[in-house]
Amino acid sequence: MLDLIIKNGRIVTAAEVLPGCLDIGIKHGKIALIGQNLEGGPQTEVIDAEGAYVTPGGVDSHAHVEQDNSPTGDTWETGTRSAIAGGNTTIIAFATQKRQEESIWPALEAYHKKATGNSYCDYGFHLILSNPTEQIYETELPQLVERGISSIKLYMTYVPLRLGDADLFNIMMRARSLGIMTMIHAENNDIVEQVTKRLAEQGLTDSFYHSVARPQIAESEATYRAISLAEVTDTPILIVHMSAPAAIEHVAQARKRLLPIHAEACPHYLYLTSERLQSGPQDCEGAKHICAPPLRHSPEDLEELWRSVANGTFTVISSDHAPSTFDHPNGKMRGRIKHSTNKTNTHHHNQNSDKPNFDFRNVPNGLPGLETRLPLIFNRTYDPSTPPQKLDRPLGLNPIIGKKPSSSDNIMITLPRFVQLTSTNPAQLYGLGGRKGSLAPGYDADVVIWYSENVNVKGDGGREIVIRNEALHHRIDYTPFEGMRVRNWPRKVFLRGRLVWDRDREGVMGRKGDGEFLMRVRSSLNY
Ligand code: DUC
Ligand code: ZN
Ligand code: ZN
Repeated sequence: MLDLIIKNGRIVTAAEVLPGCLDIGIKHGKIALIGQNLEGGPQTEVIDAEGAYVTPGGVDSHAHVEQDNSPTGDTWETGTRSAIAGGNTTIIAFATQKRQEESIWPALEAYHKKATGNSYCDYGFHLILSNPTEQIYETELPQLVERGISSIKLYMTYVPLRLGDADLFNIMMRARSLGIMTMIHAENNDIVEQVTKRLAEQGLTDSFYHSVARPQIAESEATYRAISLAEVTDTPILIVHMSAPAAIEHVAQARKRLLPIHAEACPHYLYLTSERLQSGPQDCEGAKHICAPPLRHSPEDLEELWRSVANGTFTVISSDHAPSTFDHPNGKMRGRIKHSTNKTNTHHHNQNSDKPNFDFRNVPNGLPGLETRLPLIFNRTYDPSTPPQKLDRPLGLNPIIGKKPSSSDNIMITLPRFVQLTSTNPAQLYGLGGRKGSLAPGYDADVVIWYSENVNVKGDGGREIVIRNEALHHRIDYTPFEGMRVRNWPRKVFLRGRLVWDRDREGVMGRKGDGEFLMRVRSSLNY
């Protein structure tokens, strides 16, 4: 007998919106079958999803949770609580090897300990490797894979983490032989350091200068170098959090040549421009938007990224959730320092004595985004079986043909593309294929129900939703998306067949500790 039937939904897979309205039968936390008019028994719970799109649970493959370097960020409890409230049933977070550590095991033990018993959703880890010793190459990396961690992240910037080209080359060779997926943060460290130094010498340390110090060319050069290293070592890589159109063009060219180069987009780079980094004369609001790479300059840059989302250049969209609290008494923390009494800052060029000391070099990089990722991307989707009017324009009157659409044309993506980018591809890329990222028999019953915006069901169906930080479930005191309107929000979220989020009732219905560590295997996504 089935435990649960989700009836009458329009199921979206990475390939299509399945025709008709189908029922999903769930037993023991797995999808048992999909079909029409499924029959349950007396104990079967039935959920009516009429008029709703039903998608696989979101897989957010890039989230920083409770890392040592962000003490005012989210904990496992608060971060994963906000993840499920935003439709995610799996996240992949990071365990960081410190530079002075000769082994990877202290980091892995410490990060497992933080997560165990505290996660609302299923989870895995990527290992951040900062000191690749002989012992790690020879014995620890093979054991890492046996312990269910099949991906690593390498940094080309940030002094405590960055690796040179020789290390990148050698690690890629080893990753290739072990079937490890390699993620790369690509920015040219020397460019960033030298520009930063010159800005600071002139007292230019307000938030906006953070973006000046990290120009597109720094991202583009490092991306090209990472792709070259991947090509010469014949190793698949994913370039994380890409924000520069010039850099994504290198990925497009590489993929054209069938190199296994993957790219990751993030909602903040798709929606926000560097204008957000400006602070007022009395505040440090710009600090809320400091991340690396930085938000880019123009709406045209953003639409160029959306084009790459729509045309398949990007493989995944992740949040890069890496928050820290904005209003914090410690001057080493992010942003406006209301409680600070220290007003002497020799670098600061602003003479207004009410403005707290501020130096972008002291601000931890990164924005919150786990909970808002899926609604923000869903916002740009359409159902290819009922495309919007605008796509029906007769040939010749369509302003898109023959020229690049302007930013006001808002590029839209299909619902299957949405599912690919936010769930199926990250699951397959990071070795969770067959278990996560799809709605099919045998898969974990991780399901999101999106009631139609057009059908006025209970709650806020039929209305836009305004993003407000006070309604989010992280422990951060702001969202960079405050006030933005989205068409829809996950209404019900099931983790392995259990209702963990119900927007119409209690909200979060799951508990910390529901989430399990996921043993991941070799990537099954080759191109
Ligand atoms: N940049 C990073 O490299 N990591 C965390 C977030 C960010 O902005
Ligand atoms: Zn990064
Ligand atoms: Zn990151």
